[in-house]
Amino acid sequence: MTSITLVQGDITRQHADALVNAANSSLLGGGGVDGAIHRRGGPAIPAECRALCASRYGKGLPTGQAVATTAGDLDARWVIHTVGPVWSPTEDRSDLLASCYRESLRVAGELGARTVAFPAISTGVYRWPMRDAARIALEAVGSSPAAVEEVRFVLFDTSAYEAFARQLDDR
Ligand code: AR6
Repeated sequence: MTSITLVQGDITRQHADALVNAANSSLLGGGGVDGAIHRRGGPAIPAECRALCASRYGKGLPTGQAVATTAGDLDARWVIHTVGPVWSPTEDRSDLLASCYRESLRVAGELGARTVAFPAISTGVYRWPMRDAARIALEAVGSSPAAVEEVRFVLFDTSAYEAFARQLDDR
C-alpha cells in the first residue's frame, strides 16, 4: 500500500528516489518546475533528454506519458519526466492528467523507486484549476498498482497545499 504525504516547498530541495518533472514534450526544459529541475540538476539531465529525443522520442514525448533520466546533481536517483495536458475549458482532458501520475508511477515501479515526489502537474503554465487537479492526482495515485512505498506531493504555495489537503481529507 502506498502512503501519500503532502509537503509545501520546492521539489528540487527534496530527497526521494525519484522526482517527477512537469515537462513539455520537447524534454528540453522550460519554466516552472521544469526550469528549476534543469537548473539545479545540471547538464547531465538535458544531455540524457537530448539522447532520448534522438533515439525514442523524435516527435517528442506524448502527453500523458513518462520517461526517466538521471537526476544529475539533485538529491534523487532519477527524474521522471512527464508531459501534462494544457487545461481546456471545452475538452475533458482529465484522463491525460491521470495518465501522467499512473505512467510516472509505473516507470518508478519498474526502476525500483520506493519514494516518489510529484509537483502538481499542469497547474502552472498549463493552467489546470488546482482543486480539480488535486482530485485527479490523488485518485490516480490512490488507484495505482505500482509498488511504491511513499508518494509525496510537493506543493509550491499555501493555496496548492490546502487544495490537496482538502481533497485528501475528503477521500
Ligand atoms: N517545486 C514545486 N512546485 C513548483 C516549483 C518547484 N520548484 N515551481 C513551480 N511549481 P509548471 P505545468 C508549481 O508551470 O503547468 C514548463 O515551462 C507551480 O506553482 O511548472 O505542468 C514546462 O516546460 C504549479 O502549481 O508546470 C512546460 O512547458 C505546478 O508546480 C510547462 O511549463 C506546475 O507548474 C508545464 O506546465
